[in-house]
Amino acid sequence: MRFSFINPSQTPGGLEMCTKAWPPLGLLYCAGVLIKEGYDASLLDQTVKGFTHEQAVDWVKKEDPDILGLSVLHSAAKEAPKIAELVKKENPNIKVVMGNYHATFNGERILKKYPSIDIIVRGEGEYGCLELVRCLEKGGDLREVEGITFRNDGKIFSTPDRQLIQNIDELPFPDRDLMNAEYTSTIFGVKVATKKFTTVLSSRGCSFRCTFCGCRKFIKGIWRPRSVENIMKELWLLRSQGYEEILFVDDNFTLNRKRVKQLCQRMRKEGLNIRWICDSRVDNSEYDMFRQMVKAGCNTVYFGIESANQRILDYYRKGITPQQTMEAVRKARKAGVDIIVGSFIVGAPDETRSEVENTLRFAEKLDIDVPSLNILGAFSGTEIWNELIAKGLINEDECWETAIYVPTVSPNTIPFEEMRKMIYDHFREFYFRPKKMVKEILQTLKSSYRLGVLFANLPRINSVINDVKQGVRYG
Ligand code: B12
Repeated sequence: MRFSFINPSQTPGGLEMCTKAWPPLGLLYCAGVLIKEGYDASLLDQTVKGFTHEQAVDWVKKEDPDILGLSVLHSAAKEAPKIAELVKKENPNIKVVMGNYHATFNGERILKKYPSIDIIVRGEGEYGCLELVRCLEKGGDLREVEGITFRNDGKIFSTPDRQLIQNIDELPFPDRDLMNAEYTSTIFGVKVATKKFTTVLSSRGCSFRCTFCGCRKFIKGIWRPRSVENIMKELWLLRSQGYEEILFVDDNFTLNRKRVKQLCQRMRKEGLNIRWICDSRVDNSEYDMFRQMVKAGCNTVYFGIESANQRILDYYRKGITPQQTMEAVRKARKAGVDIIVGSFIVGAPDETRSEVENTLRFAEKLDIDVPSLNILGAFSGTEIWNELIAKGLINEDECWETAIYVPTVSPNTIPFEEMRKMIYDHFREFYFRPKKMVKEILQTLKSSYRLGVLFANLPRINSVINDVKQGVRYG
């Protein structure tokens, strides 16, 4: 049996369009297990290829698979069914399967609304896809496949959840050549990866319970690390394929500081010589860990800072304090982290103007290089989504296929457009402060990485400055 996968494009105009295009590792992992078990698998990243739906359907026709798998985040919730309908018109016998966050959280709704979708594989898809293929191949009973939702005699049927993969080391490494596409990493349109780039997943899940994040419900709050040995094997494979820059897409890369330090020591001892980016919680910051990360090639750290207000941090159940944020940034800077990105969220249901102002000023006060200023969005699978439904602020039947900006439905906070303007003003202020500009220029002159980024972006410097001036957010 042949299994083809598509990473559909996003619906324009959704939550701050994310122009970043990183490889859909999830699909690569699913395909990897199928190929290891002797099945044919092919992949199309519609966003990166810039394919229309019609071109995507032509690609499917050429691949002629028995099963088409669509990877659906909420931003592609309306696009994926369009592809499915077009494909079914061409070949009614093809089985169309959906997976990823949006499909997992809305399986029954999707099957009720879209006859062109046959099966939902919920949660982690590697073994769901494999068992599904084996079942369909022998004309078996789908009720024996765990973790799927499907139609049976006109009724919608869901089998019990599949157990999470216990030992991630057993999974074949994602074969990125299957994508046949170049990826890069950008921050506000600035190309920050100037060499051959890809993403790596060194652990799955997160044990924290932030109310704006869908990860907890999807991965049941269990953090499962890969072994340092296994990660190093993949990194050396990537080196041998010419990759020189990677981004760890883990939800919580530094959860186990000891593991991070062991990984860094191996990278240095073996002379891996790769540049990398990762996330970190501020309450998990340690000077020595950051120092070892820098020595092992880490040039950028993303901190989920969220807010300067303890009341709002507690509402998000983030489990951190502004003091911890200041400490983490200070330690990372002292350790020599080149680019410190701080991600902030304003727009909690009853967040006051002074609380929003407080967070935006906090972003300016912190010794960070890039403020990612976001307005709170809610989508299915998060606790904030459930809260808005419970409060009658949103009607799930109307908006389950879209995400919403919380200030657009919550009466007790600053109107959305006004909040967006406040963000743009602070964003511009952040960069156009003489002291900040001098500091950024001096730091750039000291850093070969930054100079590399500067020269790589010189050709497009005008459009970047224009965008910053207009306060356009690339997201
Ligand atoms: C890397 C990443 C990105 C990358 C790449 C996305 C991609 N397609 O892989 C980029 C930067 C493009 C991105 C963008 C966005 N992202 Co993002 N992203 C992530 C992140 C950090 C890691 C994804 C990853 O590689 N996971 C590891 C792999 C192994 O897991 P996976 O992708 O979930 O895939 C597994 C299953 O989902 C399933 N599966 C996946 N696809 C399919 C398809 C089929 C057919 C089957 C059967 C199974 C299946 O099997 C896979 C293997 O187990 C996740 C957080 C997370 N933990 O997942 C957020 C996350 C997925 N992103 C999120 C969001 C909100 C966005 C944006 C909308 C942000 C924005 N405001 O613009 C945009 C949307 C872009 C889009 N394409 O639609 C949310 C999704 C919430 C939701 N309900 O949709 C997440 C969960 C973050 C969060 N914690 O809430 N993102």
